[in-house]
Amino acid sequence: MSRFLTVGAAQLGPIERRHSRREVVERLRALLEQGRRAGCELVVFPELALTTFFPRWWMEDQAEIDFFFEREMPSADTAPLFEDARRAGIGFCLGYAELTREDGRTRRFNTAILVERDGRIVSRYRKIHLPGHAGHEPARAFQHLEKRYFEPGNLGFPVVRAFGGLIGMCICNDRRWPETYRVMGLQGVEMVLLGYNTPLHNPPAPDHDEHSWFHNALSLQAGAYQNGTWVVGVAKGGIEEGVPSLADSMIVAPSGKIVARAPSVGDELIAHRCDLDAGRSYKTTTFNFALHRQPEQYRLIVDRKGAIEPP
Ligand code: CDT
Repeated sequence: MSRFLTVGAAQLGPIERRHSRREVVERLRALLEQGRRAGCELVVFPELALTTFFPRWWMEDQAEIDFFFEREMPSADTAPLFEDARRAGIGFCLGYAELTREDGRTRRFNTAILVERDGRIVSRYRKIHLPGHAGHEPARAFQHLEKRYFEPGNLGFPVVRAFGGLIGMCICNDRRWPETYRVMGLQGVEMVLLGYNTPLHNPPAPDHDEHSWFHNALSLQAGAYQNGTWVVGVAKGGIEEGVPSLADSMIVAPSGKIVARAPSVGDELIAHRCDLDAGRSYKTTTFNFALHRQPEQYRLIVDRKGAIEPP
């Protein structure tokens, strides 16, 4: 018996700093409603979907920084989204900045949660690959201060049984790293959900700019194929606070083929009915890990962090 999951990638256009949480949540609710009409059982929102991408700014006042963080989830502002979703029997994946107390101290993570159709939070992922820099670099047209505002995630890459399948999450820059997908692949993942905010200009490497679309698709398609999994990539795109950002949200099949792709750079939902068994033929032949992997030969991957060239 085949297992199908209709998933929606709920792309967002820009969120400006002046936009309130309430206004943003109204946009998320409108996209959820589009998902309901499209028959979605799961709707995926982008990274940091409740605010503008604040790591572009250097800030020193902790209260100003913490304005962008959520202390509870659901909160008063996000509760209507949870309520709509529960009533419609739709689950969702939501990225936001998480402020929490753990180990006796305040901690801040770039987080995504997976909410089941009954409203329960069934998985949490905290972004592991934090790009950018921690120090003030005012010469840049805009900064990328994720290393200043967040700690690296401490939950690994969990894969959970939900929505009738095996679901994992990662966030934005994680998608460029093969380790991300393989750690989930080794848990049998069938669908990876990921949101992103990707500026179309990378100040330290402007020669990459023209390849932004290609590098996005390349990473998602390779991750999908090499692990026999669906990958749902969802952007916050368009020109946000003057910074042009990649849109091009897409749903990629375990074959590596793109089966749905957002044509706009604004709020838009694309959907696909995904056969969760479509990865099986990859997982049992070319990428039968138990048969073909040689982990003893891969020790450097965990023993060494940076490249060291041979003498
Ligand atoms: N949000 C995020 O992780 N963005 C990064 C930008 C990298 S350039 C510093 C990305 O990989 O898309």
